[in-house]
Amino acid sequence: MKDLWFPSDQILIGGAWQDATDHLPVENPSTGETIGRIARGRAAEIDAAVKAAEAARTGEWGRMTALERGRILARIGQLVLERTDALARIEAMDVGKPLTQARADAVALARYLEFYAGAADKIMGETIPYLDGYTVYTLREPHGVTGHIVPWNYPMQIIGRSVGAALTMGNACVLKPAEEASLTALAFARLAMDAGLPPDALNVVTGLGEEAGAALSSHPGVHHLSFTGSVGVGKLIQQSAGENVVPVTLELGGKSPQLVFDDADLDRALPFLVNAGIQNAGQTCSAASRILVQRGVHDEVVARMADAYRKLRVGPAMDDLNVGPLISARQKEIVQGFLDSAGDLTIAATGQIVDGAPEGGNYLAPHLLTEVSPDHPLARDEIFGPVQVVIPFDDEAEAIAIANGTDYGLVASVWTENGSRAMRLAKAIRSGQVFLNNYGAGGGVELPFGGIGKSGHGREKGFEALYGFSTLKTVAAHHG
Ligand code: TXE
Repeated sequence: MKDLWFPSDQILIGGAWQDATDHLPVENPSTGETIGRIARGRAAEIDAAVKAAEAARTGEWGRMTALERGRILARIGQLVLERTDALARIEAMDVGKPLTQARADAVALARYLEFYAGAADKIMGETIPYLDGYTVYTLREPHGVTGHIVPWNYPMQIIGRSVGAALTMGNACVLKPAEEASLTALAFARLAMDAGLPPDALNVVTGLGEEAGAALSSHPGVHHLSFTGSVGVGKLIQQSAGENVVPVTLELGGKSPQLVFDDADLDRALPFLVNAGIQNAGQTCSAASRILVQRGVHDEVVARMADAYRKLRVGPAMDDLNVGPLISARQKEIVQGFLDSAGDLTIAATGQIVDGAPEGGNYLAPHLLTEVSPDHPLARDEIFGPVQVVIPFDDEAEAIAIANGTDYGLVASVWTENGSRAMRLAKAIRSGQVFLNNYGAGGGVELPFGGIGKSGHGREKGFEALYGFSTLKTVAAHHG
């Protein structure tokens, strides 16, 4: 296994690893044990990081060509790819993600870097036909300093899609990972330095949301903010962005539905229906937490999903079972609170916590609930745990009304063999992504991603993200 040393209790500013005066514990969600510590950066460290990033704009990083930036991103991607096992182990211990899922995140991080490396020198402006005697053209330029506030559920993937895209366009980044999951962010930064990224182009300050996060989002030296997390904090970030009049990309989760019609290919649909709900213990912004099923196949879908649920095994991340622990005791409490509100709803099946799972781990058995009213909080609110609700419907119109009946709109899928119906629903469903006869399409880094409504705004992933991480300048030359 290739070396992956990094100073886990320091912060990275201007290419220098620095000590902090204070620290936060790193807890292993599979055992509840404290396994290390991270630096507790605050406003002073954020300010230093923003100043370092600002210097990058006029330094070596700012002068690099798009081709050179692309080559560096490709090198970082290669270093990540060579260390996917090590990164997966770190992530498994830090966030409780089963090893196979953690490895997929590391591979996805490398893939983002590969994709953006290739895109770096293919972003072009336009020439615009204009008045006689003028030549008009547009330039895509970096915003300058970009702030990235990242959550704990998919740290590597979210760093890949936001920091990867921002660097591609020549921005200099300040990254504030989640206090529950900072280790792979620090490991990534070390690999970026090894790959030759100019030191001040990426700065990482670990710490608490209300300290380091709030200092970053309100810093007047930041020219663009990218945030993935809760709706409540998203609103605060938007307010800070408003105060400083800077653009912001918000990805705030959802209540994503899968719609299963009577004519669906159930053999194909079944694994997607279950996996998209329990992957990462349901702590996924695009989790398929609502399964809408037409009455003709309702009982069969419930029976087959229940069978799959009974086979789900929950245990330590290192054992690489279907489901790991939740990130924290607090998150487990939130999800348990939702389950307690289920009252006399039918629990069709649960998964099993394996014997010997450590007492201190944040384990919670996946729950499949049926015959849930679309108005119930379990069918409307983001639970962020391994809980799926099945909601029956009679016809297309009712399915659309239920699908569109929450405040969110991130992802949806439609299962039907009727092509016309699939196309109608793709238009009718209010959501940032709609998948027809699949869910997630393998998570492709090429596919623009983001929500509407309370799911947020702005798009990450794909080429589209590069427009968000840049600003357009129009040049009009008069030459007679
Ligand atoms: O999120 P927070 P939490 C949802 C999910 C979950 C709930 C709470 O429903 O149950 O949010 O999770 C930083 N200023 N999602 O409390 O607090 C924080 O340090 C600036 C959905 O963990 O939003 C971390 O880096 N930053 C989601 C990041 O914000 C602040 C992923 C996210 O933390 C801050 C995670 C502040 N005042 C949770 N307060 C998704 N969309 O995938 C916190 N932060």
